[in-house]
Amino acid sequence: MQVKLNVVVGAVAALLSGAAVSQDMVVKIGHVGPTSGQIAHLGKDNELGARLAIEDLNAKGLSIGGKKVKFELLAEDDAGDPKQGTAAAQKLVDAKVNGVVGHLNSGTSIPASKVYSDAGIPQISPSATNPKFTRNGYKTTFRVVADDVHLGGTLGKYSVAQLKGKSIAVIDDRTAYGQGVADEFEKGVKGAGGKVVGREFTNDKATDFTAILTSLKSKKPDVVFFGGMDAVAGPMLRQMKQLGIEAKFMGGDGICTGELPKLAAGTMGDGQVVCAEAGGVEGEAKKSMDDFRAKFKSKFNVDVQIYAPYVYDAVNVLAAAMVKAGSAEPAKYLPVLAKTAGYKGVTGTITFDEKGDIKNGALTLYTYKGGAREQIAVVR
Ligand code: ABU
Repeated sequence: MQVKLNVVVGAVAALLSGAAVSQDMVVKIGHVGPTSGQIAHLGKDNELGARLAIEDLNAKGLSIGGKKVKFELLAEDDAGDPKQGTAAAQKLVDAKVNGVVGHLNSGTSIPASKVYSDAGIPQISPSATNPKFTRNGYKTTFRVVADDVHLGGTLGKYSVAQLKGKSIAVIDDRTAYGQGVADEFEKGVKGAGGKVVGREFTNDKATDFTAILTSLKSKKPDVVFFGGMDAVAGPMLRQMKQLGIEAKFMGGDGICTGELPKLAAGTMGDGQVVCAEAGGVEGEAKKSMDDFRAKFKSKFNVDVQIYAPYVYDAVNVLAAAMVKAGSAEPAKYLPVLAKTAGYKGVTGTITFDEKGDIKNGALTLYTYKGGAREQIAVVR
């Protein structure tokens, strides 16, 4: 008899808890990045940042407009390809996501921004740095990192003022990001009185750079800048070594990853590479970033590559705007999101300007020593 009673009590409890769960409001957050292809390691880094944010939000047990909320992640792979990027964006729109974090690449984020804008769904990129991303007049488009005008321009000046580059060569991968950041770098070099002795290009899938490096070698560059991603920069560094090019090697955030030393297969000299992440924290604020990195490592057993913390903040910025607006409906929380000011994230303070760009964004300059990334300075 007692056994039967326990079964009945258990069944009633299960029903009641089921009823409670079904009353939770589900908020769907889309994430898109290249989780396949040459830079899958970076896409996965971003996606794990989103997963951690969703887990932490659910652990907090937030309410929006008086309703308990369960956040769900809808993760898509765009392989870094513009067409797959817009297809992934449409899939998320059709799934009625409440907001999107992504895409990783400028070449995918820019065309996808129109899809989200047409659907009225807020999109925050944690890593796309081409300035055009936030310059199409879309009210739904936001970014939590500095752009390539800042990034390329600063690196260009640095190559002349700090590295004392006298003959500087520039290569880009012809993507929206690579070509854009290389153009800004070149402007920065010229603005600082430096000389660009050669400009070459490749593509984002190339593996053989012998022809362009041989051509540049004849111009005796002391600095080579590459606008592109680490998957291409690694083999390029290997081939520079094989050809006896001893120049410093610079690049933007696309090469400034934890994976670069492995991709260069031990051919990077200590201090040879200088690159920049399009964000950064210093002083007391650094602790939150360090804590995030440690938590990420202990949870996923991998190190942060570069932009996972920015993804984490972007998801939280969406959630904070929903809580403040008392609604997860895009049309209701979008105006609140646009007014985000002084949000304290693990990557620093986030305030959006009128275009949806981060105000007063930082850059972190890095080099590599003994196969590990080492911070040079945080600059604004
Ligand atoms: N910002 C570097 C990688 C992503 C991109 O802008 O294409």
